[in-house]
Amino acid sequence: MTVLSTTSMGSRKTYLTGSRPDMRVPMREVVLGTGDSVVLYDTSGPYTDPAVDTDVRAGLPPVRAAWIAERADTEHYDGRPVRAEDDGRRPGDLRNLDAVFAGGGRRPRRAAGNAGVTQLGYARRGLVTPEMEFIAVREGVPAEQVRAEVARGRAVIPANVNHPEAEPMIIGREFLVKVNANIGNSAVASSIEEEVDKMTWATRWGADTVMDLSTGRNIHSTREWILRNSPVPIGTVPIYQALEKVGGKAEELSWEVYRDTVIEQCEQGVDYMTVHAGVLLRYVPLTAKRKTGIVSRGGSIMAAWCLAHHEENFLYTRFAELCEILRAYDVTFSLGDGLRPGSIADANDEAQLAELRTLGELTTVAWEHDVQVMIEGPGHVPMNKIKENVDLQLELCHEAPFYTLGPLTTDIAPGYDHITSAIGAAMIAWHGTAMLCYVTPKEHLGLPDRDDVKDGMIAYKIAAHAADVAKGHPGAQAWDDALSDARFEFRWEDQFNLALDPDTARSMHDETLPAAPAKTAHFCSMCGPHFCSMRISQDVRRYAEERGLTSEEAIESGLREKAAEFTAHGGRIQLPVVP
Ligand code: IRN
Ligand code: FE2
Repeated sequence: MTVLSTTSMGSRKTYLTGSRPDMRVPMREVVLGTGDSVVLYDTSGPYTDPAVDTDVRAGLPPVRAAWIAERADTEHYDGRPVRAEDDGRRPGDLRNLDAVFAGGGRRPRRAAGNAGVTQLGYARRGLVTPEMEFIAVREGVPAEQVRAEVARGRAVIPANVNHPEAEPMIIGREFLVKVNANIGNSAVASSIEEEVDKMTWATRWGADTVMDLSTGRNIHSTREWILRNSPVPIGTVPIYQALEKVGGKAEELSWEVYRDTVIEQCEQGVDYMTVHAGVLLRYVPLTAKRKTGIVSRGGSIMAAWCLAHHEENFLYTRFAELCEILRAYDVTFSLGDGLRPGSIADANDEAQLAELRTLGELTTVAWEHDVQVMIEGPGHVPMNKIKENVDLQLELCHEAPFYTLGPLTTDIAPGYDHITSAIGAAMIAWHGTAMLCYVTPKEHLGLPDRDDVKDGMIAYKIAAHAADVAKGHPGAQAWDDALSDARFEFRWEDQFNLALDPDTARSMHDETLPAAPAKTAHFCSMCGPHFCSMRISQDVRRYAEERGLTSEEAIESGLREKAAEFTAHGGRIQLPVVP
């Protein structure tokens, strides 16, 4: 287990307080050389707090437990027994589920009777829950704004009553743009420890939610370890596990197998679930002429089922029942884009838009059940079609939050799709997408490792923050301004510590100027001491001050002096020494 050091970030953990003593909202405080400090949103959880002893076998402290219990609208019950097939093992394979989380003995909760226990239900009844207040403090906005946006369905708070370890967060376009990181083993690679480690690693770099997309063996156990140790909401795609339970044969799937899988995951504490309920039988032929057909895993599973049975998608026909289940645990729908384009040639085509209209219809059904909803979006979309895509989503899905995978703006750069897609992600978030699903450099090529997770996260935090600035989110630009001041004033340590990735900024500077004095020098090796524009600007200001001139006058008179100097040297200039 990686212990994350706060000192390597050049910052310290701090907590803001709310109206009650058990409300401690984590923040990252960067203390500057000037004595000022900059306080930043922090997703890294207790792992970056030296005062908290984290033990993966025991799990994180359940920060929401008291709030859930106090509402007295949920009850403990004996959940479904865990069976071999829940762990991706074939029925009859009766090996012990020895990897199941050791913190054990927990019984799941669900709504008592028919009580409404969703944040949407509370918001509609006018209640500001502790979760909403926590979010208000975290985002620096009024609690009433949080409640009102949730009540309108324009924002969601993914917070299963069985995941009290998670620190409340919100997904909605009036709030900071969020980033999801996908992790998960496949049948061919990686272990439980590696997946837990990837989760903490992703949150260390700013992941606001994590989706566990594990397939193959140990699905149930892997998820249990991740949930008990995750400070952020966890999402899943239950159809993947359901498919494992029927031996990987899509046509053998049934509503019953799917329903049991959803309940199992609700009991474990999954906060939001991707449900590909918009892939209707009649839409499947619309993909026949596409360049890249159906590229969504869940979408292709459901299309295969529909074709094999020549029946309507059971996720669609049983949607109301699914709402009843999710409602009892406050699990949020993430309505899947099973027909998203897999190439820019297929962007915004009829298959994609037909599915989007159906997702809009299902949004209304979920809201009738007080269940929170967000809508998944593409995929691969060229820049000129991005705005149209967001505008259509907002209109057809009644402003439910949009959650998009990229989109990739070009298909020509395998190996660099964190970049092709971060361009689209920045644009789509600026136009109104509330959460971005990251894409790593390994997209289309293989399972991401630790470095890929970090590269994907950094690319997406840049996209999200650039959108926050463009949208004029209150306070977003203060971070840029603090960094710019540090840069202009040659406070190198402050510049590193304020950086999105302090480690890389510092090590790049060290490559050419490792000595301690260079960390206060008024230049770097990019332009050298004589050609540093920032230093020259500062010289201009000083020159002006000494002579009582404005900057413009100073430049004028400075240029005249320089010209004289230049001719005096016989028209030669001295080039900087670049190491
Ligand atoms: C996000 C937006 N559109 C798709 N996603 C994510 O893609 C989704 O949340 C899940 O994490 C991942 C894989 O989805 P498919 O391929 O099963 O649709
Ligand atoms: Fe793709």
